[in-house]
Amino acid sequence: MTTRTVAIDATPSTFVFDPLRTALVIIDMQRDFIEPGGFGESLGNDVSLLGAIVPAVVELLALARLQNWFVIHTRESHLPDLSDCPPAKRMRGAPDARIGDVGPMGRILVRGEPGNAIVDALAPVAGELVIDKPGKGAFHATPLSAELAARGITHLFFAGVTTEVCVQTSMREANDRGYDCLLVEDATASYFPAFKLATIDMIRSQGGIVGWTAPLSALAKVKDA
Ligand code: TIU
Repeated sequence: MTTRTVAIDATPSTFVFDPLRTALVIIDMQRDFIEPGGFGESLGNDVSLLGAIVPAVVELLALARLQNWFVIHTRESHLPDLSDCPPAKRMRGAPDARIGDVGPMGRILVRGEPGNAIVDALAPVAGELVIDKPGKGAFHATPLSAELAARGITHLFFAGVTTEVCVQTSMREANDRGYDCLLVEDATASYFPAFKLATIDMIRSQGGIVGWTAPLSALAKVKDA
């Protein structure tokens, strides 16, 4: 495999990577979280905060395709019989509708239902990997580790929703597995803006204890290292 090392300005330091060993992981940009009537709203959240990042994620995805980074989309989803949904997850809290209940976009957080789909603007194309995950982390009970290893991937860019739940959990899982990870600051969102800011701060604290962060504008200026 040929090596071309490129760099971007990031915090807490420059992020250097080989595009052929790099993947973009877009976490859970699904109607269930982003549109009214899905899982996110059933938990009592204002989903408009998440829809606001769709244009930035579209731009990031276009950049990844142009740069030939491998692209992975995840979906938080459960089997129709909910056999992969722990009762502790389904029964937590007092939502308007629980996982598996029927809502305006079909059964909440169930694989194959209209609400479980990735939003049209970010639809996967041929050659991109879609990972269905029953947990918050993208590695738990999924083939993601094997898929990354098979391609020799060492560096991961993260985007998607929500910053402090599925994005942060996935990034921490990846960090523990030895990947160098960067969170794209304006291509991620939370229902709680303060949690997004806190997550960005904690990821890059202590010399990058979980990884790096950078704005999308820094990625757009990818340059040879
Ligand atoms: N994808 C993801 O983050 N799942 C969540 O349940 N997030 C919440 O913030 N609830």
